[in-house]
Amino acid sequence: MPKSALIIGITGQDGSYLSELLLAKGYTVHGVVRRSSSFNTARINHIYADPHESGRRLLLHYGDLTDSTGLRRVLEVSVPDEIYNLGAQSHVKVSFENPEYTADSVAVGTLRLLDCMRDHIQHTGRNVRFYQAGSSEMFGAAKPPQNEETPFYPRSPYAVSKVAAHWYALNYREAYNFFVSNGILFNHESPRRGETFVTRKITRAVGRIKAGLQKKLYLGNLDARRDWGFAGDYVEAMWMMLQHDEPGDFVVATGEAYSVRQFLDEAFGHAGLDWNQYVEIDPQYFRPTEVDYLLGDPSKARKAFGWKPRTPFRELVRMMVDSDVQLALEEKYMAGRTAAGVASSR
Ligand code: NAP
Ligand code: G4F
Repeated sequence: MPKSALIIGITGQDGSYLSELLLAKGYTVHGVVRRSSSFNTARINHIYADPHESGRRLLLHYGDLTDSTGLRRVLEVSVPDEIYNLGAQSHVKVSFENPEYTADSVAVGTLRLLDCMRDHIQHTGRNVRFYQAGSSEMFGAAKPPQNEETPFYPRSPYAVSKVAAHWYALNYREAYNFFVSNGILFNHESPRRGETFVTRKITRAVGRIKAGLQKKLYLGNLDARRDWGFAGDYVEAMWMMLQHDEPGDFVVATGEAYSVRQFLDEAFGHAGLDWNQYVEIDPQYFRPTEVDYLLGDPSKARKAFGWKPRTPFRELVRMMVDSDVQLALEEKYMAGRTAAGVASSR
């Protein structure tokens, strides 16, 4: 029987890559989409099928991690074999500004979803597997390299909420013997990365500067080091975790770390630009408590189910720059057409 999966956070970066992966494997994919006054499905438009078409395998449902009644209903109609909880207010800096909402969606939201699953399993007797999107931010100030044995030391409301979600997930595994796995994923990026995360902010600026649409790029701490991988590789690890014999907690990382400064070198360099001429420091992007150095050790995932990253740092940066250079050219072309339209209508 083809499997069915439910993805919370399907409209995000990871949700879009995971949907592609699961559809390619023959799954029926159900996704939870938040109601918004404007379209928020740009990342999954290419796989979207009209509800009037028969035989479609991607089905979307309105829902929100802050609304357990709705989550319960989605679970009842989707009847999933696997649940992927990727939904989150996922921006660390924003979590200092909206800590309560971050805790509600990330920590309590995970608890709501786990508890809906508990009732669903107990009422139906079905086997359902659950993936929790944990984060290397949970390690925070812990000394690198970090692995599954490293104690958490969260440094933001987002990270504290992810730690709570991690422990809720683990508790449901132990208390009810459910198949619940925590992925502890280090930063992963792509051309679909949200525009306010540092990598995409940089590559987008490179494209726009090249196209003459932007003059400066304002950033915060350039010394922070991150273990950056490609999101397309990381969603495979999520799926592999749920196919594994045993549930568990697994670090997913490349095992290499670079500073924001090194990312700037690589990204601007690839476009033939010197970032020192464009980048200025704006303290508004500093965090009240920073995470200085994340470097993951993914040995456990490699040994358990053979996962390893396929995309090296330089290739990732170049992929993102190339995509954003193209997007900026399209933006410039569209701006030119709009200006010409305004002029001809006068
Ligand atoms: P993302 O692009 O920010 O996507 C987050 C998704 O969650 C979006 O679909 C968003 O919907 C949805 N969402 C936000 N608030 C929600 C709510 N209250 N109820 C239901 N859905 C909600 O994040 P991502 O990079 O794909 O990351 C996926 C997950 O992995 C997140 O939980 C993130 O915290 C975690 N994570 C990410 C990384 C990383 O480096 N990317 C590393 C470790 C862990 P809208 O589209 O409507 O905003
Ligand atoms: O790109 P970032 O905002 O990612 P951050 O804080 O590491 O969080 C991301 O990765 C986590 C996994 O470790 C996820 F759980 C989380 O959901 C998110 O996807 O910032 C990276 C670094 C930070 O040290 C930050 O201070 O870049 C530094 N930075 C410097 N200037 C900046 C900027 N970050 C942002 N967003 N914007 C800047 O202008």
